[in-house]
Amino acid sequence: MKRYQYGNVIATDAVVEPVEAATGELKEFSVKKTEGAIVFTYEMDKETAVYGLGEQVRGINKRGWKYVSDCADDPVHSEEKHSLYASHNFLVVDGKERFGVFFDTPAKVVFDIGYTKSNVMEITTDTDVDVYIVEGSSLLEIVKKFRHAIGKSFIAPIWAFGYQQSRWGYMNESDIRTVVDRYDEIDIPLDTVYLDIDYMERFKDFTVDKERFPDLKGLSDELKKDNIRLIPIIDAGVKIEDGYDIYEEGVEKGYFCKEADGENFVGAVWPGKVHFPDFCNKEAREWFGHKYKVLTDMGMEGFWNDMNEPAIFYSEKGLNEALDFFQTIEDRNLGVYDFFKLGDVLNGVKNSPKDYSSFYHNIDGKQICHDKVHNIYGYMMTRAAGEAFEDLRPEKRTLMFSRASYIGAHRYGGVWMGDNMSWWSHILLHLKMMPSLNMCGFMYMGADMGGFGTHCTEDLMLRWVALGIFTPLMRNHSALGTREQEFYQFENIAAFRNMTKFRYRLIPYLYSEYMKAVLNDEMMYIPFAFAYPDDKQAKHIEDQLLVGDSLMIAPVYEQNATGRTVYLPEEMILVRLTKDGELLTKVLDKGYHYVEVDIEEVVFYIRKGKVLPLCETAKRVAELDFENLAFIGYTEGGSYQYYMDDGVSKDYDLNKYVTKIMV
Ligand code: MIG
Repeated sequence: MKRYQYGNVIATDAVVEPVEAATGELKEFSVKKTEGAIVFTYEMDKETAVYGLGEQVRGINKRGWKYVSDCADDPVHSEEKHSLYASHNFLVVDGKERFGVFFDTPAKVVFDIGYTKSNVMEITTDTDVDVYIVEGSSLLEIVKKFRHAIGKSFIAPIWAFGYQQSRWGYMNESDIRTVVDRYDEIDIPLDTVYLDIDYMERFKDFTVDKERFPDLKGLSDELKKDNIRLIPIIDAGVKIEDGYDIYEEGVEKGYFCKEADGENFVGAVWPGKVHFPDFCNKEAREWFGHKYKVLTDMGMEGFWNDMNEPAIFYSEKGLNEALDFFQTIEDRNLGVYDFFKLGDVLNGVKNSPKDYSSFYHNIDGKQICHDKVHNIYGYMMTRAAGEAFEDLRPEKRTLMFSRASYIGAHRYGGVWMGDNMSWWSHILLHLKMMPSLNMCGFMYMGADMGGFGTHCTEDLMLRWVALGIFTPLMRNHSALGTREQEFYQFENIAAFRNMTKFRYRLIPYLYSEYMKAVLNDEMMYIPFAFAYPDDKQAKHIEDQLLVGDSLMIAPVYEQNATGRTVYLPEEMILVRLTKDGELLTKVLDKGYHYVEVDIEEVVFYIRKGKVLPLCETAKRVAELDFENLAFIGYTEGGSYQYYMDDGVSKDYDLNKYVTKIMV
């Protein structure tokens, strides 16, 4: 890997392998420095594909759009968007040359990949940047080298591969108990239930509302006896409230972000007015991270970090400016343009760039404007937690995943894909993001299954579950006010039961492939273009993926479809999980096939010569028997490299825990 230095970038700590600055010229790009910007240009030929960017909109091949790394709290993930919650500035170029490139800066970066001019890729940063070039003979090798340089990915506990239920709207202990009881009643396995913001007292981090949850520790202990874990949310903003210890300590120690004049910056989020912890300040990070102890002491073993772009509903200043504007409207006889301006002014108050450029961090004693480090704020919040867990729970893995992230955060936690919608197109977006995230180091991840916003239908959920059973984070989550979408809210409970039970049978394989991929710095979700680079037809297929070494998935993601066309780059065995839980197999030749997939079924494929280990299903991950495996696929003379450790301690080791099983 080579590093080309443009100015003195603010360290992100994304790359952990020391790389001396290269002396020569960057040959992959032509570089133009203008007043206040550096522009990197690359000419693409017709065949060039560009992969990467982790959590972003559109395809696996990123060509043909403009993507902006500028962590954004935007719940409408539609095609015309440029930014989602994360900034993952790594690309893999596959054209006349093959190389990886990482633009390392905590500030905004614009990736125009054939948007303005179809054959030109132009990357623009307004600030200093380190550009890393990764060489390699194949796309997979490039990713592996990059992954090695950014350090080992976060490792989730094995129970985090169980089915997880969440909803913004579980208001109290009784709501949580209902979830557990209902899943038990309908005999669907479950491993965790999430606590969204309503468990807190007035949305204050590291507090518990005593009326809604009179004995959270008791509840957690009781559920844990049944191997159910509670996973509380933590928000970035700290409520301004006299007597609230975190607020008072933060003020006293100077751990909050400040305005230019030294006053603590005030924004408003769920708790009302808040200060934002300065996660870019090492001491503040250590301080905030150790606050998770309040909850780990109650037995919590996992967390999700939210609102850490950071999301700001409004700032005092921004709101006042908007209110001033409304004062200027003298009568109600608004012109059309004024009417639209009214909307713009109001909308502009939320997550405003003006606010992001009006507060400051203390980085090693230097005052740095937030907009210069915006993209690592969520990363540093996750790092705060991850580093503290080393101290608070040194022996055990702690589940952690975040909404906002930057490369580097992958060492401390996973990600979920934020506020998606109950849209069919979002099944496909979920599928496409997974390999892109893997390229950038994020291995434990998933989208809100069934969709977060808008109303979910039974058929959408069934098709989504048929994909979700193959993803590390299999979490059903939805927004307040939307149609309830726990599996017991639907009619066809038997189909959900069948699929979820099958998920538990897959856990030995999913976990083994996940661990091998993490420990070898490899991808677990592999696009066809990476696995079959010489197959011209395979290259363009983006609605099928390899999952680990043995499996290929091709989910149905269109409403009312009763099947789909599948392309097989090699002979494979089709496996059909019927609605009765049977597994039917059939060898299919290389080429195109139309495959019927009933709404109650799951169909997937085993690659030529490979096998799939399956265990018996169980109610909880802790009850699975990982020793007694059945194998399907190309079993004759087949073998499987099986990784299995205790799943919860930090004693992971390929040499110790991989066994080659002869089938
Ligand atoms: O402004 O905590 O993405 O998962 O349920 C919304 C409430 C705040 C956004 C998260 C979502 C969560 C919700 N949060």
